[in-house]
Amino acid sequence: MARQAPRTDPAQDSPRVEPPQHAAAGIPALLHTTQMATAQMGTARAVRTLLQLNQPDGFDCPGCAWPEPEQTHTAEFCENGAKAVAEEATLRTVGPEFFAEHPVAELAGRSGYWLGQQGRLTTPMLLDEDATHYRPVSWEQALQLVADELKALASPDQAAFYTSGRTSNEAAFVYQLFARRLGTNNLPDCSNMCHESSGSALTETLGVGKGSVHLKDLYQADLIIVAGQNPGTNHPRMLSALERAKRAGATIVSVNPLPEAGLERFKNPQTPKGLVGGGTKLTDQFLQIRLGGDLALFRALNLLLLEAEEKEPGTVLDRDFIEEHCLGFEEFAAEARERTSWDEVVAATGLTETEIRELGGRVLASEKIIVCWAMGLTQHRHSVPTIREVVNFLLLRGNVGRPGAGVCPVRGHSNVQGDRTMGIFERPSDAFLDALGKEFHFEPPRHHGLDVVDTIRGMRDGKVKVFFAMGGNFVAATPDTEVTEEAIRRTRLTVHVSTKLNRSHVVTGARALILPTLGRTDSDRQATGPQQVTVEDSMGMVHASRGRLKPPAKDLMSEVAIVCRLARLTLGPRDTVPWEDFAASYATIRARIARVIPGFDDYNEKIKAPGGFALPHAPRDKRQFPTATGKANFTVNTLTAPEVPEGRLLLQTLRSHDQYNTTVYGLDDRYRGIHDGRRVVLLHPDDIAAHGLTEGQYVDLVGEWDDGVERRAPHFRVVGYPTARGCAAAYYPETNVLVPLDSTAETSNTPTSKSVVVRLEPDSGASGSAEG
Ligand SMILES: Nc1nc2c(c(=O)[nH]1)N[C@H]1C(S)=C(S)[C@@H](COP(=O)(O)OP(=O)(O)OC[C@H]3O[C@@H](n4cnc5c(=O)[nH]c(N)nc54)[C@H](O)[C@@H]3O)O[C@H]1N2
Ligand SMILES: Nc1nc2c(c(=O)[nH]1)N[C@H]1C(S)=C(S)[C@@H](COP(=O)(O)OP(=O)(O)OC[C@H]3O[C@@H](n4cnc5c(=O)[nH]c(N)nc54)[C@H](O)[C@@H]3O)O[C@H]1N2
Ligand SMILES: [Mo]
Repeated sequence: MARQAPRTDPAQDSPRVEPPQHAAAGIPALLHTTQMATAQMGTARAVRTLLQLNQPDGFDCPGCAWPEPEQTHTAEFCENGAKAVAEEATLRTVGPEFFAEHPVAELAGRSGYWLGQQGRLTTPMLLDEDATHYRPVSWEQALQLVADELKALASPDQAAFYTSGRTSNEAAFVYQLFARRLGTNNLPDCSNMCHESSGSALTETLGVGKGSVHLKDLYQADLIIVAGQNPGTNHPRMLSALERAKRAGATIVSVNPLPEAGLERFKNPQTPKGLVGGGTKLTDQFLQIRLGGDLALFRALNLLLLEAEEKEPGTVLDRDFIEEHCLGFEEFAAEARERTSWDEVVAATGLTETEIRELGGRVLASEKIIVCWAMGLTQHRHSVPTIREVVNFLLLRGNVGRPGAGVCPVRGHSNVQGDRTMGIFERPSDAFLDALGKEFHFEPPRHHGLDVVDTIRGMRDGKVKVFFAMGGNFVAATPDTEVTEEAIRRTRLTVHVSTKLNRSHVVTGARALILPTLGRTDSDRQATGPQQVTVEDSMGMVHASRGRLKPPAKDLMSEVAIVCRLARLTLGPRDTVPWEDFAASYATIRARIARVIPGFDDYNEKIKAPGGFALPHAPRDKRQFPTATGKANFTVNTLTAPEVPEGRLLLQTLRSHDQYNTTVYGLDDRYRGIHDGRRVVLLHPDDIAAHGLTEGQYVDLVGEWDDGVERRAPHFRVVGYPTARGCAAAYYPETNVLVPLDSTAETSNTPTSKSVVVRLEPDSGASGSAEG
């Protein structure tokens, strides 16, 4: 059996390649920002908008979840934040005329880049069964149609309600409440593909599935390890924090198969030195690890710590902390001592023992340690054990729950963490459901719902018939593109609440609706006046966000309003939830959140403070660990790493500098030296030679996995790149066709997007339709 990815626009197929860069930001970043912003918005709107970004009275940057520093510069924005804003605040629009002109079949042949560039959605659009074009419908008709479909289901579990992480706390809360009033916990979200492995590992070991540090901890740390993360592109404001940490004396170690420019050197565009000088060198030690080698690395570090303690008892481990707060130390220590072979570690990591011992020395010299990570750690089969081993590493020296130390999973979407706090989760705790049920006088469903992968399986098997998405681009973001698209096509109805056009609008169920909505930058006026929303950043700070721009169309509804109207139509006039009040005033939603979710007391008051408020975090605040055992748990993790058969490579699917997940802003990946195209595969020059290839040649990436299905992504230009040996890299979503639906992380069920076994074959020359 063979599956093949659709091709991109031929115009995007001829990338230009230059040597990679060694520093991030600086003047080119400012120039790039200005160009993109003015192209989308015009000069006046661009300046006005960017000045409100991340200001106390402005809107929260829709870019990433990195927190705002307490003292905001006049222009606390970064290149990629500005691009995210420009993408949303664009003056271009797609209205009914556009859909009349372009049949869905034609749009399905366009690249994701092209679709996104068309502009903001303005009107509810319906694709009737067997119709060739979307046609405009009224809000009333659109929402009634969804309500009728939902009411006609044999069981509420035949519907799934997806969330992408830009949705505000208020919208997320009413959305999950609606799903649960209906009777289902089918609330898959982008987190299932993102930091689910972090959540699983941290909940089990520390009792809270979130990071345990604040920004000020970074400034106090002695050692910051950044593993599996590319902040220069994906969290650019983190570079200012690392620069400040560095100035305060921190050592920074980066663990990555790629030498990412942003971690090497940072030219802070906010300082004169950053603009004209050489910038700040950030990384003190770069460990060029093989994909999936991190469990072995942290295991080896743990062994080194245990050995050092044996040599000089009482000087290395934090015995008091371990005794008072932890469980499972002996079992963990036995596993580490008895089952860590250096040969295995070296093979798994691709590092030398000397390099690892050098890092071990830095660890011993550091009182306060923080480990930051992102997708490089979370999207492997053994991601949960890897992150548990990171926790073991930190627990050994008491690096949790004191200043300057802790775990720092760096979240992606700007409110993905808040959405989870609000109950967007297919496996909610009983405590949460109890509180929700009590507040709104109903019995919430207790059986677990479907996550992303299981939702796809459910649609494929005909069990899920209505797919509703609050934002995101489900078909492009999820694995096994062909399987997913086929699964979506089997549903009765797909509904997307969206700001911009994307592939999920053109690969649809029997009927499809596009419901255009307000974005973060738009002013949101409801019956009681202008509304603000709230979001939670990666460090558990909650703050308000208020858009000021004139929305792109007159009758756009907010996400909150859409959910509340739909809920009323579906659940009837006598429902126990005051949906109209919620839609009229978001403060009334916050008042209820305050009564249901711990940490939100006086919610409406607390968000008046500039910068907002911090949610409680027991391990950080009190060294209390609300795990199943009531203690911080050491864990025993079997040392393992991805197996790559002879003649094959391990492929990671990652982001370019000019994209936001499936939204492609442009065709350059400036820091890596790739221009005017995205179909590249980065390979170590020795691997190029070993595979009998030449640089510049075009190849197909052919995925190999246990199920024997051959998955093919055609036509990628071979680029020689300083990646780790045996480890290839190519951009997502073009490569999602290669990620098998059933290849997921243990426990978290996250697709293994960072370890795909591939072989390379000469370009098949196949052509097809588009994604890219
Ligand atoms: N501009 C921009 N900002 C974004 C996004 C975006 O697309 N564009 N996406 C947002 C979202 S949702 C998220 S989740 C984050 C993602 O932020 P990142 O996790 O930084 O995103 P990726 O591009 O997937 O990069 C993964 C990094 O991990 C490295 N890596 C891969 N595999 C391994 C491994 O096995 N071990 C180690 N040690 N390193 C590895 C890669 O070389 C790369 O540097 O960014 C958020 N911010
Ligand atoms: N192979 C591979 N696959 C991956 C990953 C990977 O590294 N490799 N990363 C995974 C990760 S970490 C994530 S988080 C997912 C991302 O998955 P998603 O969150 O589903 O994808 P996005 O591309 O962020 O969604 C973009 C769309 O959201 C809509 N949108 C933007 N802003 C708003 C808003 O304010 N409201 C509403 N209603 N809609 C809005 C727009 O229509 C836009 O087209 O992808 C995952 N997939
Ligand atoms: Mo993400």
